[in-house]
Order: sequence, then structure tokens, then C-alpha cells
Amino acid sequence: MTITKEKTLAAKVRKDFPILNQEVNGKPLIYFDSAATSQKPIAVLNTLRDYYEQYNANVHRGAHTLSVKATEGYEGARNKVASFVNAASRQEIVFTRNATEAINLVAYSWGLNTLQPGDEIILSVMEHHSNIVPWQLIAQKTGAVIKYVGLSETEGFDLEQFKQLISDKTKLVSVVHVSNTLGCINPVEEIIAIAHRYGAKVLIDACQSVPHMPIDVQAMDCDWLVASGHKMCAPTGIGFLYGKLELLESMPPFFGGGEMISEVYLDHSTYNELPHKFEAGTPAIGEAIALGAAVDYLTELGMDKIHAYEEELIAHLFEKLHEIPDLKVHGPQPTADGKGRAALASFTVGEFHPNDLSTLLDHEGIAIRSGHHCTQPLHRILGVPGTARASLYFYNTREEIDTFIAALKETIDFFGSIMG
Ligand code: C6P
Repeated sequence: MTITKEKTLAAKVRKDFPILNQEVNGKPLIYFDSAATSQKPIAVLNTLRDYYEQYNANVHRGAHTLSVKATEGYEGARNKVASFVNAASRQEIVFTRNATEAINLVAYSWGLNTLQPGDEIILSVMEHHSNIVPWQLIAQKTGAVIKYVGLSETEGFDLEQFKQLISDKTKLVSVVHVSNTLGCINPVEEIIAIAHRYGAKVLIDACQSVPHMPIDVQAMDCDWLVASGHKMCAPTGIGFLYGKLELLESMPPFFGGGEMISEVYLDHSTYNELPHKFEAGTPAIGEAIALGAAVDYLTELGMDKIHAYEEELIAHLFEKLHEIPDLKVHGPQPTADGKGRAALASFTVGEFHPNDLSTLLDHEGIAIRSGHHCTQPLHRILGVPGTARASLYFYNTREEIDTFIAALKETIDFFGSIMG
């Protein structure tokens, strides 16, 4: 692990994120909450501003110059996302508001129309609420049954249990690639290969992986994959669904309205071709174009380099966290060189409440998240009401980790002293 390499990437990108160059509560901001939402580089901010300043117009509707330019920008962004995840066709990328909407699209379009009483859906206990609640709603309507894969001994995905649970009754497996709480990188290729042997479809929640590592949907062979733009340097309000072309073709529309139709009669309608069939109404045009700029930015840096750099950060973070007595980080441990785990750590310290830890750290200018991180079932299984979570991105540095650890130690000492 070399400090030079790490400084090079941080030094290269830091100037691109003006928001990081500020004081919060009188201390230099340390932003360790990128799993909730990432910061946005100037290139993305400028792209959004340029759209509204120079060519704001609706897409696919007008023959005038601004509308043509907006349409080119919007559809160009789709091309960029398609090649970013190596989709076989640009028609396989549907823009949504976020990953949550993308999962609901699959649940209501495919799930509601496909699942029969007794069919089984396999999820894992570490899923974000966005990948649990839509399936509960669909199971209630269809009579399908949800089964959950539990945690392995190292608090990762229990692959052996998954192999026991899957059967010919399984019609869908919907699992997270990287857990937003445990930080584990799940063996999705293996999960997908097993599920396909049983004829089940697989949805991958890639919210916490697409921003941090190279993703190849064709190599992975997933049927659907979802992600949110705001976690990958793009604005809020834009995300995407990848789906295999034939599968998307076979799915009925989710929302009805403008854009998604071919012909509308008083008694029936025909639908637009993919991906427009699933994009009813005026979309988040500027946000989609800005997502394209975010993809350009990440591609320029290199997803493999981002991932390797984050491995260095996580190795350092874990080394330092282990110095603190009574601190437990949930999820599998990384190797000494930071492999096998995403750059986030959800932890508890003795009996201290995670919200108290994050509030006191905020006084030191350090932004971490505390609570259940929208994984309540998982926290129940872990036996804790909440955790404190530090989540890093490629703009963070080792020095920030050191400052965070020093502040955390002081916070713990402070609480220790007042609790006697
Ligand atoms: N997790 C976090 O702080 P949306 O809200 O649709 O952009 O993303 C939902 C979502 C789905 N799956 C995973 C694995 C996620 O991490 C998230 C968002 C944030 O961990 C906000 S709760």
C-alpha cells in the first residue's frame, strides 16, 4: 500500500468537488456519507446548469432546435449509461427517478403479471427496504411467497443456505450486490448462475456497486440491474433500470401517459418501443444529461482505479477502527490490502447510541450516518437498533480517516467520562 498512489488520486479529484472545501461547525468538512448520496463534481454541475441556461426544452416532442438538442443530450446520456454497464443495447436502459422506482417498475410490471400463488421469491435479510417492500406488496397481491437468505458466520451472504432455499418454485431472486450496511460484496455471478439453472429471473440491486467498481451486466448475466444516479456523482431524481431486451419487451408498461404510447384511441392504446414504453411523462431531462456527464467523469478516472483506491482506504480505515476497544464493525472483514469489502463500515461501540456518536462527530465537521440505514430487518438480526456508518468515496483521503478516528476516540472518551 503506497501513500503516493492514494494521494495522487485524491489530489487529482479534490479540486473538482468545491463542496468538500468548506468548514462545518468551524472544522474542515470530512464527508463520510457517500453511501447515502455522493458529492457532485463541477463537470456535472456545469452540465446541469448549461442545460437549463442554454437548451432547456422538452424531449422527443418538438422539431425546434432546442428540443432536438435536449433530445440528443438525453438519448446521448442513455448511450453513456449503456456502455458504462456494458449493456448489449441502449434500449435496455430505462431512466427512472432512482433505484427504488426501478425495482417497483419490475415488481409491478413483471411480478404482478407473472407470479402465481405458491411461486417463490428469494431475497436476502440484508436487503434495503426498497428491495423488500415492493416484493411484499406484490406477494400480497399474487399469493407468491417470500423466502430470505440469512447471514453467513462472517455476516455476509449465506450462499449455502441460498442453495438450500432455491427450487423449481423459485421464480425470482432479487439481491443486493454490495450491502449498504454490511459492506459485503455478494457473489452475484454465482447466485445468478444457480438461479438460472432453476429457471428463476434475477434482479441485482447495484446501488452501492455501480458507483464504486466496474460493472458488466453481460458478464454478470443478470436479468435486471438497478442503480441511482445520486450515489454516482449525478444529481438526485435520476436512476436507471437495466433489463435484458427480450424480457423488457415481454413486460407490460408500468405507468401510462405521454411518451410511452404509439397510438391512443378512446378505447385502447398501443405502446412505444423500448425503452420509451417505460418512460411515461416528461422525464428528468437535465438530470439524465448530468448523469451522462457523471458517467464520463467516472470513466475518465477509471472504475478499476477508483475501486483499487477505495481498497486502500478501506484497509486503512479497518486498521484504525480495530485500535478502538469495544468497537464492532458489522459484516465480513476485508483482507489486509482491503479486498473483499466495500469502502464503508457500520459499527457500534459498547452501549453508546450511534446517533450520539454521529451528533458529536458532526460538531467536529465529520458527516457520518447513524440509524438503521433502511435495513431494519438486518439490524434486528444483528441485535442492534442502529449503527453508525462511515462510507467513503474516491475523493476521501487517509488523512481524513486519521482525523475521523482521532475524533471518534475523543467522542468515546467523552461519553465514557460522563457515563462514569
Ligand atoms: N441507500 C443509504 O444511506 P434510492 O433511495 O432509490 O436512491 O436508493 C435506495 C437504495 C437501494 N438499495 C441500496 C443497496 C441502497 O443503499 C439504497 C439507498 C441509502 O444507504 C439511502 S437509505
